Amino acid sequence: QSSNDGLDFDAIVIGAGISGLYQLHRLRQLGMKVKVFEAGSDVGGTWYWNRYPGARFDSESYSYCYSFDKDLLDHWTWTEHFAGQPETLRYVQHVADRFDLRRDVQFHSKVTAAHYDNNARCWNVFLESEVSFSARFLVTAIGPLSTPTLPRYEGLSSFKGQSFHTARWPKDGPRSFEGKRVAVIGTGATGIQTIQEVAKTAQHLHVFQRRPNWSVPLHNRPITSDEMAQIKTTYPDIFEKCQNTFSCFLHTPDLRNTFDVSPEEREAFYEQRYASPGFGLWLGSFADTLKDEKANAEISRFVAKKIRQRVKDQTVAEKLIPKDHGFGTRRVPLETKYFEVYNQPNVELVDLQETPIVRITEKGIRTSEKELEFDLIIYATGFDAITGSFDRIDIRGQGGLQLKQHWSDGPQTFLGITVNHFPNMAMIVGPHVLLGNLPRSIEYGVGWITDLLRYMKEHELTKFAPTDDAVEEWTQYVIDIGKGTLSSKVDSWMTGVNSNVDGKQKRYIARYSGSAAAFRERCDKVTAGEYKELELL
Ligand code: NA7
Repeated sequence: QSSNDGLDFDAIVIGAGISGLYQLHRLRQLGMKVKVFEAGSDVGGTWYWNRYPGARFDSESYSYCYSFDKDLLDHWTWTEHFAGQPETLRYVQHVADRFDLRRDVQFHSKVTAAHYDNNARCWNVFLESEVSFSARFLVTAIGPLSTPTLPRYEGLSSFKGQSFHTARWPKDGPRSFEGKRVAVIGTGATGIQTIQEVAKTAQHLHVFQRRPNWSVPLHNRPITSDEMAQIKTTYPDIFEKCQNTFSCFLHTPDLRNTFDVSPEEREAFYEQRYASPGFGLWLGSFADTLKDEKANAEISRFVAKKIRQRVKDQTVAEKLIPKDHGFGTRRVPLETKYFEVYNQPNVELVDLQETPIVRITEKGIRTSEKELEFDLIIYATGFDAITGSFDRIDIRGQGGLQLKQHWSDGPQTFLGITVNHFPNMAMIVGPHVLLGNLPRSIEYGVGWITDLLRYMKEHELTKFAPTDDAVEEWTQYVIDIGKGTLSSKVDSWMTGVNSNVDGKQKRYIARYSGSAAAFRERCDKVTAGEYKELELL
């Protein structure tokens, strides 16, 4: 069977994670011949790669899963309010089985290049094996956090023990650390989850911290069978709630501002949120928390107080309290007894601002102070986020224009889904879209792309590309609304900064930071207006 146009496929999707699988399912329903290329050996994306000990959801399991199929929702039982990685991977595998998705996924197939052919109006997609395939449409489902980055220390490969990046933890990698001297470098969301798990069994754990993060309790617990039955009957309400919150999580800011209430009331409110599960304190706090410096200082004061209460050694506590950014202006890691880990005799914090790492040695890590010996070094050093995975594929549009070049001063997109000069290419969770609760953004994005391709099919069209004007307007809009937020003034993966990657030292507006509702409204208008902002041929 070939595609309708003599091409290998109607559409090629890169990546078999949450995005790519759902896109495959939807395009199949249009009767399209689709192939998904996936670098890994199975489906799952983020949940396939991030097998490090302690990896789990920070958003409620039942708000994160796919919402598109009632039978799937009725069938699947979540065992924890915030599921661990093995359970989530099993869930994605279950979805792949249920909808027979694997038969259109080619595994072990890393895409290295994708070139647009102007005459044939198609994409030629090249794999690492140098085999290539043609398709009318290209959909990138490569994830915003999928290219792990290692520090650029001297001697990285000289270490004789085991070492892993958390996002490349082997399937048979260690799960227990008895008798092991372990180093964890990095204290982001991943580092914190790893540290609290490794600390349980390691003979000794050294945590190498460059900058601390504000972290608050996850409050995970098992879901009882009664609770799961209740969740199943209320799924429509859960998803409706997600639709209506700012970034599609179950949590939504209070309508009041920080200083509208008395100090006592404020403290009680913070306490209540601190004691509630998930992103309650971060995303469910006073309305001005992430916009107003004074309001932000107030909540930061509260969380700092909690850290001081939980960590016995006050010198260590001070090191764990961020001084360079306010609460919530970077992604807030959620923790389970993380701060108490530093009260254990087998755990030591190494502050890299005081004693930076000089090099990795055969035996371990040398700081400016001394050499420490390890059996295992864990790099929880994050990702070249958002544009990083695009940069690593040689994507060329019209006239051979390279996407990386086109975006050298920051991404330029229309709706974060399409790019001028890159016809017939659509991105799921590319730059300039709302990230938020990702499966919610993904389902919307996939739906939008599917509607566009259906429209093209119905009208016998073979080319779409956003106009320069549409791209300029959307890009400027995203930049303008991003400028006002406190988080846009802080170095983090959310502002595109990664000290381990050349050319990623300067902050840029990488994400859409408005509300999910406003985003959908804008996108829906384009659909209703029959894609006036796109050139359609
Ligand atoms: P993050 O949040 O980017 O965290 C990476 C951590 O690694 C952070 O603490 C960094 O310190 C640290 N880091 C990075 N490079 C180095 C070097 N060279 N030396 C020392 N320390 C370093 O990544 P995560 O994987 O934790 O989380 C990413 C997202 O995935 C998360 O937000 C969730 O949405 C899921 P820094 O703070 O930059 O000083």
